Amino acid sequence: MMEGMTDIDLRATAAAMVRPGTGILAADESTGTCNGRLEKLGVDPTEESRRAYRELLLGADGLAEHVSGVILFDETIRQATADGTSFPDLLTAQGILPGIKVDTGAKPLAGASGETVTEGLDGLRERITEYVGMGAKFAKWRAVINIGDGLPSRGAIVANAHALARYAALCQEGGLVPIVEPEVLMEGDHDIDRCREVTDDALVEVFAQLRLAKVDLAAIVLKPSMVLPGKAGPSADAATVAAATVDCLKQNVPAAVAGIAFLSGGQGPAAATEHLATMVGLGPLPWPLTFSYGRAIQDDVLASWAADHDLAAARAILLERAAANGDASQGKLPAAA
Ligand code: 5MM
Repeated sequence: MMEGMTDIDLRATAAAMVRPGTGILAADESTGTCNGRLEKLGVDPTEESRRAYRELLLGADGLAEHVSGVILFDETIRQATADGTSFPDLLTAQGILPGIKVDTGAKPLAGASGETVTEGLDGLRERITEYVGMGAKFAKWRAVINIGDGLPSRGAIVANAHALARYAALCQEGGLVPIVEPEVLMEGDHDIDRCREVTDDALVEVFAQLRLAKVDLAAIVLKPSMVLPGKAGPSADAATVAAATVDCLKQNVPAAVAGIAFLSGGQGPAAATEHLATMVGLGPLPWPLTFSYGRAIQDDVLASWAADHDLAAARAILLERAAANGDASQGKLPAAA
């Protein structure tokens, strides 16, 4: 535990990350991903365009109403507004918690064809100290589980859960709340039942490893994927997705966990919002449910900005998406949905 930082502080931060009516904006695209999205929309993929786009997001007046925290990438946490305010300071001044992605990406897992293990443990203790000094309050690490022929292997599930737990323990030692993100990908033609089985297996192993690593569950936020059919699989309606996801979480996630903030995983914005509201409607549940969406919040914002660089119009979409998901986290669907 970092000097001066207590378990109580970390638990309070975790609770603040999932405070009612708010969720987390995932804006931690690594340079390659961010460039790909900019280029696709005809924007030059330069450091300055990545900075300007992030300023659009982080400087939107009123963002704090429905966004408790923003996950940043290493480049972004070191950047500043055009008039020189560092991005962590900009967020903190608005009452939004700055967070940082600390994994270095999913890399091929040796001996396991088609599977990955997320890397970034080497030097992590020192990087955490640096990020805390820059104002970060929480961190994120994403493990990726692929469904396919004979996949995932038990080895991939264990390797990824083990890394997540070592990351989480290091974060808590260094004074950051870890977001623990085991993502079961939507790629494939599997049905919702297969996704449920794999999500069960992944969560069982994640919580076993967190326990071995002595991680304080009241000072983590879990960021799972929803239980969904594969993109090329048989479709499932919102009620089915919500029931399967909530049942899976009830079976596998201890009540001590501070909160659950879902990733969107390639669902469209409307589906991600509807699924969240429908799940919350199945409560009361042992933990708050909310969002930690990237694409489901940002896609329309980026498309709007790329089209005409109209900052006000793009920010209006961002605030509308944040409000809709903030409402969904309280069980309310937008009128139009
Ligand atoms: C924002 O995207 C994150 C991954 O970025 P890289 O692949 O560039 O490292 C990703 O981890 C994201 O935080 C989560 O998957 C949630 O985003 P989505 O778009 O799935 O809601």
